Amino acid sequence: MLDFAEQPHKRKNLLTGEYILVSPHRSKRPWQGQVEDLAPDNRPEYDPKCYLCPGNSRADGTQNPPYKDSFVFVNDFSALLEDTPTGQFNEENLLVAESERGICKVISFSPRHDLTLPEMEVDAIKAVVDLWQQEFETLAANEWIKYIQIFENKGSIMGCSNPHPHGQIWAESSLPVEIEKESAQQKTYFEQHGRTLLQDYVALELKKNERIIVDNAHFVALVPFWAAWPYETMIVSKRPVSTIQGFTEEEKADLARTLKELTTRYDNIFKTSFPYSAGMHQAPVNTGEHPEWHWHMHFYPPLLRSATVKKFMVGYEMLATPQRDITPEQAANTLKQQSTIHYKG
Ligand code: H2U
Ligand code: ZN
Repeated sequence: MLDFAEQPHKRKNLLTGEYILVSPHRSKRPWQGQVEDLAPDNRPEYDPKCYLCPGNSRADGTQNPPYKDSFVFVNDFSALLEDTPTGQFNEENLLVAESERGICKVISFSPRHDLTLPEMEVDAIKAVVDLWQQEFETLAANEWIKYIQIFENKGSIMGCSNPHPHGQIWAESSLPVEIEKESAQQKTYFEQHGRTLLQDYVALELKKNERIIVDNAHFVALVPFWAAWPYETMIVSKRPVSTIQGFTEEEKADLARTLKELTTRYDNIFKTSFPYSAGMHQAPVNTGEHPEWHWHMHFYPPLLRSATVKKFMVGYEMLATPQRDITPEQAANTLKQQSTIHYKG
């Protein structure tokens, strides 16, 4: 009989329909806890050269207000533009292209240059969640916008350009690739079962309790059965809500608590500010009802063995399929063992 803790196998990602490869025999024991002597992070509370700090100037010459919680502005180097003309290009069905319109925004999470999400108070994180919800509503009021991607790149290893805590929002006129995949998978499931895919998946994960990291009144954080990155996790709402717009005050407060606990556990693994790309996946907007869509948030952190040794998604992963050594269950155990008090105190 196949032993999933010991022998190579494939696991199916229910949200994309794609498979990942798990090779547990390559690292039977998770190699955890190495703490390196990195240069201490001595960021000041205010950096006069930071384009996100209150009162400072940005690339386009505008000055940030003296904001107190979080602050949002249109990205001065937006990847998508609102006034791009509509157009299509097709040559013999071999060269195919079409225009894409969008609005890109940057959100500073805090006026404090020296903090990160896990180091912020729950109330301050709640203010970020409130702003995400407001921005979602404002952007969705544009009928031509079909999808709103809210995300955060954290750490220079993830291409983040500034340590000041911040995230981004890209709203656009068509559905991005990952959303197309997850839409199709969730729709098929909903049509067959009359319940959302993640509703049933989370119920089963709660029953098994092998990969659950955080479990509170309104959210769970877990290592998905099909996680590809070493410490990949997902936050899922317990109620099948299709977008952030549907969250109540209580749910938003619980989301803030969940974010704080999960990111604190991350930082504690290697006693470092844990880098990641994280973001919400939610229903498309201005495209009718989407009862099949279940709001969730993915965390894709690259670290594997220490504050500097990352997992490389190269070779086989680029050419064939994502592969991992430590199992999702081992990663979940490591995360569960961490304190919920930040190592910096
Ligand atoms: P990242 O650190 O995740 O790259 O996000 C920072 C964004 O901030 C980046 O997309 C924008 C960059 O275009 N930016 C401004 O909008 N104004 C500035 O003055 C500098 C950077
Ligand atoms: Zn700053």
